Amino acid sequence: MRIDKAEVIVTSPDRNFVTLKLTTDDGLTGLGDATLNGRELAVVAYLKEHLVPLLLGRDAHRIEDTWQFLYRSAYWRRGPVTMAAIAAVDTALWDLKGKAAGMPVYQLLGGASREGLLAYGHASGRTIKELFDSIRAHRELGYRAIRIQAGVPGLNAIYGIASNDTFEANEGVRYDHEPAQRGALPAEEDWDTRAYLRHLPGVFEAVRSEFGPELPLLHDAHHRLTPVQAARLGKDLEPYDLFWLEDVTPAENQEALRLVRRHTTTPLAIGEVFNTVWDYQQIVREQLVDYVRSAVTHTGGITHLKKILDYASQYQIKSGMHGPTDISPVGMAAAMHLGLAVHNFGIQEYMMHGERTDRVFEQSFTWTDGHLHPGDEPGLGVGLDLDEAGKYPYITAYLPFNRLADGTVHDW
Ligand code: GCO
Ligand code: MG
Repeated sequence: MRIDKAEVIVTSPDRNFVTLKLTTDDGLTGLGDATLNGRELAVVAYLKEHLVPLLLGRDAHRIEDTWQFLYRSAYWRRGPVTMAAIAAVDTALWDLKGKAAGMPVYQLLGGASREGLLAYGHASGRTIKELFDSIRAHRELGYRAIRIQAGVPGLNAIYGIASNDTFEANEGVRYDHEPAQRGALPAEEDWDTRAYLRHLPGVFEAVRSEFGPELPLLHDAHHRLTPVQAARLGKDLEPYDLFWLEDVTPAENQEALRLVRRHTTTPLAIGEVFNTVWDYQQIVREQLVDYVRSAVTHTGGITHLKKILDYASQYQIKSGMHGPTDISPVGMAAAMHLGLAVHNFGIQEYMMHGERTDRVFEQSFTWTDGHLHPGDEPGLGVGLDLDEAGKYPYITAYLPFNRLADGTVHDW
């Protein structure tokens, strides 16, 4: 099974997606997700200019060898662009191997460890009323675990709040709370940590008294706090029994979490912007978090994320794979196969894609009673309709950034 053709497809049905498609000499095709939100074309160039020429003629069965070859032969290691490109190759090779074997990828990873994957969605509102409506709407969609993001009085725009008034967003996009504003420049948002820290515990108090103690609730602080601010937030949220508090501090400084951990028993999750096991070394060894957030798409693929999860499992740390809409259906399918197979699965983030995206990517996963299952098609179970994809060319889109009241740029 030799790689005959490697194509990079960029399509923007509801947002930009980058997909690698490998075709073998025996006519099988494999897909890999290489979407890096806001920096998509850097990965396209990395793939087209530097990896595609290396792939042609290679034995598609040699997944580990290909991973090591692409990682080590570059000399320049790690980094989101490199690791997203390697992830796409790795994922496409797993897809091919599954098709060649006539088995879903999770079978090749050791088989199912559970019946389905508990998934959480994103409820949000500028006001408590909007937030409650959003929580109810998510429960109607079947979610059994819900992330809560709330507006903060005095702040105009804030991470995680739907830009649309209604749950059914515009133009057939079911919902997209990610403000991936499309434009020539990144949108500017405002931020005030003290106002946020004062406001958030009251939001959780209101949600718990309305929806009761059972519903698993999550929250994302999106890298905005110092360790001592994060410690205080964790403590203040303890009465509301969070499933996790995510990305409290900027992820680069692993040590920062020591201080947070010393002060709170609120479970912590981190790592959606990490891209290798080395970003987790200290955090895992010192048990500074409870969940690792890496996605297959941004962490070198199924092969490398499996190694991270196996390392984490020695410390009772579980998976919480990143699954916003900027992970394509191919990346989501890879996450589902891996999550179904590993023992230390925790929860899967799942923001539903829009209808246009669902037409471009034919998918075989199921969503039953708040649980995902990748299905039993050979490989990943995802197809790409090139005619549909061709209708939606790339659109420039940046993630927003923050400024404080005095104009200082702050973590977004
Ligand atoms: C999450 C993440 C996303 C990121 C997005 C950036 O927890 O889902 O924080 O919302 O902001 O993936 O592209
Ligand atoms: Mg996050």
